[in-house]
Amino acid sequence: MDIEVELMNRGQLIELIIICSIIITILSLSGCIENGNDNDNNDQDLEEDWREWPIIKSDAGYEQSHSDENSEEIIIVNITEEYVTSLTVELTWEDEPPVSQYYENQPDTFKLRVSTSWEEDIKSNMTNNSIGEAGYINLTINVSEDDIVTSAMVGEWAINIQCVDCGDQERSIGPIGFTTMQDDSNAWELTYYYEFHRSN
Ligand SMILES: [Ca+2]
Ligand SMILES: [Ca+2]
Repeated sequence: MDIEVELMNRGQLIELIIICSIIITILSLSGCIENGNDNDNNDQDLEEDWREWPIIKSDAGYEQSHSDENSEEIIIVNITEEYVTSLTVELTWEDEPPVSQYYENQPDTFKLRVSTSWEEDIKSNMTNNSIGEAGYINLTINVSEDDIVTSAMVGEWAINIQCVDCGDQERSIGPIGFTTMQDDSNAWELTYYYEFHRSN
């Protein structure tokens, strides 16, 4: 009689162990799925967070130089910040004053080209000053969200300043036409800055 009871208890014990194993397995799988969901949510939160960070303006860079007609100069900007949303480049120049009251200095023409860190060339229009006034070019490059997420804007950017043409100084001599004095260069000033998201 005692032997039969013992065998029955062993059978029940094995059955209980199997049931417990199944329950533990189910609970473990459930925990893994929940943890996975938490990780996904954390990644999503992190990805969304940078859009809500405040936008900071970098210190402005400044260069000045003098270019000959039909020449170009390159300024390298090294961006180390992540989450950069835009780079702005501004070029200004003033043509030389006329050599005398009888002359008029014809406009000078400049152009900007920016090569991004992901090797895309972005160009301004060719722009000339009005006679007797300063010339000005503003070129702003906005970074797409895809490039922000992959930090494509980290690296070297090249700003290319092109002095395309320098209009000569002209003096009207009535119906005969013009006499000219050559204008073959011009001075310029360049400022640039970029904007980026930074966490608090
Ligand atoms: Ca000129
Ligand atoms: Ca000039």
